[in-house]
Amino acid sequence: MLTTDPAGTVRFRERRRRVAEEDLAGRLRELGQLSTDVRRSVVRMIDGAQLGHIGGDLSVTDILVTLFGGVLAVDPEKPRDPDRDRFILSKGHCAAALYATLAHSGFFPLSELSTFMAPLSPLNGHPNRRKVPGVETNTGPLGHGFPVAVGCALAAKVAGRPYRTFVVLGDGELQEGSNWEAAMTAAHYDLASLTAVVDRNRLQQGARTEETKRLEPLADKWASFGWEVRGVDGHDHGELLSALRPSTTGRPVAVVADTVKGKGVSFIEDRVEWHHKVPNAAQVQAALEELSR
Ligand SMILES: Cc1ncc(C[n+]2csc(CCOP(=O)(O)OP(=O)(O)O)c2C)c(N)n1
Repeated sequence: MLTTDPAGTVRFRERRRRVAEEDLAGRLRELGQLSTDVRRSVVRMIDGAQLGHIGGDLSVTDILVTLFGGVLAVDPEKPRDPDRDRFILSKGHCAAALYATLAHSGFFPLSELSTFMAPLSPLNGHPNRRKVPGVETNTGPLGHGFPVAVGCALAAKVAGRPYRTFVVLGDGELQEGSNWEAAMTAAHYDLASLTAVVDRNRLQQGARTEETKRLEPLADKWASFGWEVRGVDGHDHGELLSALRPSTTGRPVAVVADTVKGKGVSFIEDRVEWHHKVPNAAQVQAALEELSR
């Protein structure tokens, strides 16, 4: 099991204080810088491992950064605090983005990121709760993280605990039927403390979602399942901060976040072949240059 990085924890707390206290421009500057740092780490990790899911990682980065940089009530020094907010990355194949966000938030040392997917590294291709602090449950098989998140939110309600639960889903992932059982269950139990964010990049493995199995009208589907629905630009930290506020209706909240797969690297953006293609050395260089602007 990896352990907390004390210096990283201090940086995390200072950043959280600045995000809470500064004006909107200051907030956006903080979160924007963190997103750039996470994206650069992701590119380096995938280059080191020669494996990974770069398109989905870059797509989900701003959502993860907004959660850990400005929303989740978590403390890297106490990753098992019973009243911590729960976060589950249901699209677990994007582990690299989650690990980078956790490391930049002090849950473990940044130096560990260079071991991504190496033999015996705790940073496996899919997140493991027994190896990585900040990981609530193992994910990777699509459609499994959301039902666990519903369980966490139901447990909070039954036990009268104050924590909130957040889950991030891929849009292709929504083609797994277990998600819709979870959505029905959350609405049935009025789990207002639960927020599901859909990374709506319109691509899945090998094709566009609408060619594979149509999801639209997606917001209407969530609403018809009894959820409060909020649509946002999933790369706009300000919009994400607003959309991640607690439910105002007593119903669970679905945030449909419009995103671009591969966001931030022009030759990867919105291209189906970059689901898990690995950039060559020149492409890594070009990606890091784009991400330093
Ligand atoms: C049950 C299951 N089937 C297949 C896979 C293989 N797989 C990994 S990622 C992926 C596509 C996921 O698409 P999406 O949820 O849209 O993620 P994103 O495009 O954001 O990476 C598939 C089919 C899996 N992980 N789990």
